Amino acid sequence: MTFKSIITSQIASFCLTTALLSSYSSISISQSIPQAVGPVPTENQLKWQEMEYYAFVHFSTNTYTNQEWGFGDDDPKIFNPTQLDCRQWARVCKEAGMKGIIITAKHHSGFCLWPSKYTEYSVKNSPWKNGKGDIVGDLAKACKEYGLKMGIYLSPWDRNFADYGKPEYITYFRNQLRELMTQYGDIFEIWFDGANGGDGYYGGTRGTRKIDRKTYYDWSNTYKLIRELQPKIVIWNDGGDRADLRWVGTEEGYVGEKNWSLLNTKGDVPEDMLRHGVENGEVWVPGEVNTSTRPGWFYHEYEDSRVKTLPDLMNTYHHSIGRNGTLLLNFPIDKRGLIHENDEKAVKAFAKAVKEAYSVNLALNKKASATNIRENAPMFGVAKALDGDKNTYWATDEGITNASITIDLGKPTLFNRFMAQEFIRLGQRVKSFKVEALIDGNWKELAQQTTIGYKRILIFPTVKASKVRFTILDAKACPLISNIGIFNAPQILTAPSITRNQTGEVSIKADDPESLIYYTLDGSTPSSKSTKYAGAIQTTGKTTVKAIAVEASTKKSSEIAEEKFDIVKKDWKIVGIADEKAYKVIDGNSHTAWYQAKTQALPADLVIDLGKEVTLTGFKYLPRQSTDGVIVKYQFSVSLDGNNWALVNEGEFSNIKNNPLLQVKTFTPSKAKFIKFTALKNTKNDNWAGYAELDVITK
Ligand code: FUL
Repeated sequence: MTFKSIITSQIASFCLTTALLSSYSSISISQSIPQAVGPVPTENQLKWQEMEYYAFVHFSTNTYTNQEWGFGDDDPKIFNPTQLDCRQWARVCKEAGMKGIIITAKHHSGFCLWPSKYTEYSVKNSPWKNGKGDIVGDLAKACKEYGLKMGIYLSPWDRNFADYGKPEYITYFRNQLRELMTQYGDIFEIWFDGANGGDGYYGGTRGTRKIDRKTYYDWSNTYKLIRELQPKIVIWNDGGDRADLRWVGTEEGYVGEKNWSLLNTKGDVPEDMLRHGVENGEVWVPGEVNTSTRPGWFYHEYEDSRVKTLPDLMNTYHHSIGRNGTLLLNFPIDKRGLIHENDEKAVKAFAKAVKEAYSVNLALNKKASATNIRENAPMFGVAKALDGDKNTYWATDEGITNASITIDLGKPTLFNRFMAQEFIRLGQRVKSFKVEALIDGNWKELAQQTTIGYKRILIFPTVKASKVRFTILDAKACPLISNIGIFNAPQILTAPSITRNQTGEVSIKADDPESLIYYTLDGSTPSSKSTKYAGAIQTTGKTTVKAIAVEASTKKSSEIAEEKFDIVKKDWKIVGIADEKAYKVIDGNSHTAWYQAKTQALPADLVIDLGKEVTLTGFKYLPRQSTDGVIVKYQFSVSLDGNNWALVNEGEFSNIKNNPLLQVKTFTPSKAKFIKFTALKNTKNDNWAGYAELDVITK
């Protein structure tokens, strides 16, 4: 139902009521329909908020130089995707449940993905399609085909343009905006990044340009131009004049639990305001959570193994869409010009998990009662919050800001998620609320929280209850609740992680805290009949641990996790290094790392006393999952006395730069009490040797 039709139906129903009940004939329609409270969203902001989930794609010359920020001097000839296919991007996004795609038409390097007539620094001087291509145009067509909306990222900072910093650049910037706003159909969102000014190529001068980010771009006139050309657009701007949408102050993928869609009209917006909005703000500026599927925004082969996992993505969902934000999830387009298989797989699994969690609303059309209903009118009745229609709502009488709804689930029912939505067309109102469940005749509080906004999702351990009570504790005015959802999300059953510390204690962790874990230590296949994990397991020697995560209620289980551990490192000593942190190299925790001091020029030795004589057949090296200190050329030596060394293996870790995974090297059996791992060269060719873990393989 559209807003117009709601109003019409509300008016119609009131006409009827007033006609029938003469004693109420003095009630005017305007008194009954709640008045807006505080700022309200524009139609464009509302449409945008309803999209909930959409994609970013980062693609530029950076993709070919392994950079995050191009300097503006890379030759356009390096931009040569071999299989560029915007239809593949659109297909993946559609299948992932996204509603649109925002493309980096121009990133800070200034390189343009469309053949702008105002610069030579674009696809037209690249070998791709012999300079005849237009990626923005291709994406516009693909989005149309797949029913997606398209948005544009146009970096205000341009490290290539000679006149950046002068008024001439503003003309150039607006000319480019005009091209983008007129040649590609409807644009739902424009993104102006906050990185502005600094060093760059600038037409060959290679200087530093400083601008006043508040005044240089004359945003008010730029906004005017955009709105004239694209009346349905929303503007995202980090740092300039107040726009339609706000950054949430982090690229990690979350907004504050308390999240008002309001800011003040003027003044700086410190991180706390970005994260939480401003309760009594004067203007509607909702938060958009932007994050990438990988650590970087642009593609780097070495991040192929670092795509966000399903639990990571589910957390991101709950911390963005579940907290009154939208989710803008980035795909770094790879060198071929495609969304990489790993990212595709990840977002599809994510979409499936979201669907499994939220497709059955246990509260839908259930019987319910409320402590207060606005004028006792059915059109504001409790059923309106349970009808699955976000355009109708339960409302209380004027001035009633504390009220509850009790939903009767009919029978004891398992659930672990609660969702609420406010009818935000009339403002964001709720300041605090709580959710309780009737379990075995007693009310138990499941959660107490602050804001709701467009959508709020609460997560709690699974309970079995027959009734749920949702109480608004405080609000700016009578609350208007358009939707309530109760869900029983299945557990995320991913293979548990198995680690062993230096003393030989094995820990197993499931991604879902509610999962049960079963394991074996003899190499046999684990099942729910195997030993149940109840805390760290002490092991003494070579051990193979296999484990599964199991959902108790359904008995569904995860894939099997397996770790093979060699001898226990309890008696290992790092020789000749005073820094206690060096023990991170043998702590069994891949998330902790240690670096040799930078003053220690390569080659750098790491000597370990194994505490007893063993026969070695190999070793393992895990670099820290970053680009620093990744050893590529090495030697591995053994000794029985710590003085006389025998070199047993040397060489390089192939592809470690692109894929910094665990490296395993084997050699002919050699007796050793001491080992020496010598870093000869790292991937950056500087003097830094880093280690997340070092381990041995014994006979
Ligand atoms: C940042 C930019 O500097 C990054 O390169 C990226 O485009 C991200 C979305 O915004 O601030």
